[in-house]
Amino acid sequence: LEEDANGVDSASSRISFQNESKWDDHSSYGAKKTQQAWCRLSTGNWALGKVLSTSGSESVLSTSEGKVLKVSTESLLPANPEILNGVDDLMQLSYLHEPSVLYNLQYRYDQDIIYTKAGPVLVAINPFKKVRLYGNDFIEGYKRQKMDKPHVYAIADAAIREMKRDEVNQSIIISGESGAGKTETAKIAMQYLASLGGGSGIEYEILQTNPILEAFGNAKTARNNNSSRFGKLIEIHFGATGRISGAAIQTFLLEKSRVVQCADGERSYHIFYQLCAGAPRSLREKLNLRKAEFYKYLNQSSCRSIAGVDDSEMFFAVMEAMNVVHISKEDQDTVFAMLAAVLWLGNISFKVIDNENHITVVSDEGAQTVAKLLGCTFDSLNMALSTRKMTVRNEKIVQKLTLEQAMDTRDALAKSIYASLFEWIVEQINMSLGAGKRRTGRSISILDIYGFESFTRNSFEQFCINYANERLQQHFNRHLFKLEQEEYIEDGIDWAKVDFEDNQDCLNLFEKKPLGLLSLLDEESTFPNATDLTFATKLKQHLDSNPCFKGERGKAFTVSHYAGEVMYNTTGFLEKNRDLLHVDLIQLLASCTCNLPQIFAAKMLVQSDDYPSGPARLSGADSQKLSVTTKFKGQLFQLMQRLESTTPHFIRCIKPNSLQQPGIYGQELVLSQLKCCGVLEVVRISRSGYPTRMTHQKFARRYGFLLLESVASQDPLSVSVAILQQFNILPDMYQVGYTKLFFRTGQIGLLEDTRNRTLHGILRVQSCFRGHKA
Ligand code: AOV
Ligand code: MG
Repeated sequence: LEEDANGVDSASSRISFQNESKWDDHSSYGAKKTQQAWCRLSTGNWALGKVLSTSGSESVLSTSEGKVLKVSTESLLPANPEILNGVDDLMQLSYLHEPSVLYNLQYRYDQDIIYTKAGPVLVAINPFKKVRLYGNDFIEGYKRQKMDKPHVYAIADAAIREMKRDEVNQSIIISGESGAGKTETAKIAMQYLASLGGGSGIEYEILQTNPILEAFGNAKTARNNNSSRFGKLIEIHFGATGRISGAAIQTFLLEKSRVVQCADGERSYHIFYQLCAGAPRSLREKLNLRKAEFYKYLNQSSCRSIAGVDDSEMFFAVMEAMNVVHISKEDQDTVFAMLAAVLWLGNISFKVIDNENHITVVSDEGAQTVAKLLGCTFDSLNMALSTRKMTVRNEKIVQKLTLEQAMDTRDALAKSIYASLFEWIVEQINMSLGAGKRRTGRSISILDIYGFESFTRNSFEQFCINYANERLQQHFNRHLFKLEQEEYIEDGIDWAKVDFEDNQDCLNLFEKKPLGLLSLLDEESTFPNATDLTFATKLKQHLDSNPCFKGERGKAFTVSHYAGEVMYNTTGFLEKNRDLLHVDLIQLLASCTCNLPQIFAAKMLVQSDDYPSGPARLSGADSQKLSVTTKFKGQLFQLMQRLESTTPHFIRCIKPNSLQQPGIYGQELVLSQLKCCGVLEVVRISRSGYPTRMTHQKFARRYGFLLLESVASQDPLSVSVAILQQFNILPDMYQVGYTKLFFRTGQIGLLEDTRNRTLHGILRVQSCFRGHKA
């Protein structure tokens, strides 16, 4: 008889959560006296207790903290036996419901075991402190397969093995809320892959891309001191010998608005503070650098430092990393000049010159320094920021800008220089990593994209981020569902009964043409007189019948995402979606003597020529290019196509508290993430199938002794069938496969219960017997 946790392993029913009928899985269990059960406290947390008495609909429970509670019997959920405390895989739990899953994860978390499997998915709970789980000893342990506990290393190792075995590209897809640990997890996975080596230091180069991209693409937000404000896919290439041959990085939609504005308590991109704090004296002089608080773009938030982070030290790390990826000293200096130009742009001031609020740029230190850093004259800078050339009825005219228009233009220039700089750096890194080379081998990609975001106020950025997460979620669903199906088919099971629901409705709401959120946004973005309010009104007109959409008052609408409802405010949507840079500014950049602005301008012109026609084109008067969302959608489609051709490995990161503190485990917060990030979805999908499976042998061995009558044939299948019959398990509750038995959720519970009672009976008899002997 197997009594170890492993023995129970195959008797697992997968997680079943209680959004529907709470007892449907455990109806055979009931709330019995002296049994351990979970009950929900008024705080929303779950407490474990012993059932003292049950009378009809009411039960009395004594909790582990010594309280006695009267609760409704219906609200009680059965607790797992202690032997199952802290199992490696949630699938091993006999009773699967909210409290048992939460408790299991917490039990492990309290011991710094932050990784747990949920079937095929790795769950990682952010420890917010150094945990002793990493480094060479661990890497070696997993490589030699001496270690087998759930770990990012184990996932990376599986990816390598499957890549070699199946000759299929692999992907490691990391998701979770802001601050949940995606970027750290991605780095840990990269560390493992890099340990395979490549020669000529390529693995070191790959690791050194992280400090650079984090400096330029991460910032302190309210949720995370090191929040990624861009999405990233890094594809690591392997040669025929299984060693790393190169890598390629693709980035997605950097949050540009942060360069010119950020909320109080947040910061702009790290690199600005690092430059101000860490630039050596010669560079400071060349760039006319001041302290961070001197710059308007940085001092609008009162936060300029991060606890425990030395910006000047980080600056040296970034410079060192740039050396490693072969960005020349000269180029580095130009990069820093561009950063300084952006900072000084924010300090440019305007003087009103007439009573129509038209302005001119003040020729002070700010404007002079910008002109010097970019390599243009003050006059051309002034022209570009204070006027706009337009063609009206085939006639070229020059329009003077008002103060507001000029400030917007200045900010637009700052944002586009920064975004172009970011793109340029990624290109340089890719050249160094050999991204462009033709490949014959295989690859492992790691995806670290911004997680689902829901704030009190949600804008265009959240709209894009959450749309991306909807797409990823569909990939996740589809894939895990497919896995299920494959196992059924392999074992000859009729899987057509499996009912699968996905988030297609919500994706349709976004993508349908011509009446979807993205199409309507693009359409409205092309109307010169459209406003954020007319956009909101249009959405309500066309989409109000869609079940995933709800019109709200004024400039707002709500979307029912797979992870919950989010209310968006349309303020700024049109402008951010158009993201137009006036030709005057592109021409200014093109005329600069400094090489980077020239490169940026050339690229912008190519981009606007790239799409000479087509419905997605925005017909602005002066610049023509794809809208931000159309481009983003295209990128996501490509990404999905790429991921489809790989074998995915999913890691779901969980944030245990919002304080970024170690040792605090918020049940409700964890639970909402388990639901949002789809761990519950996997479960829901499995519930509709036959989630519990056990080989004929194991089933016969485990329950055979319960048979009241002996079976003619002793082969495992016959014994199994006899057990099923004796316990009257209904035919549509199970299927017999070639090698395994498949059960609907909860069916095994009854057998387990009988087995346990019988075993206890045997033990009692035995101890009685021993007592007599004595
Ligand atoms: P994110 O990538 O998921 O957020 P991060 O990976 O930046 O979150 O993690 C946030 C912080 O949590 C890190 O800066 C670390 O301090 C800590 N942390 C995460 N994982 C670990 C770990 N395994 N060990 C120790 N500390 C960890 V966002 O980028 O905001 O969605 O857009
Ligand atoms: Mg991140």
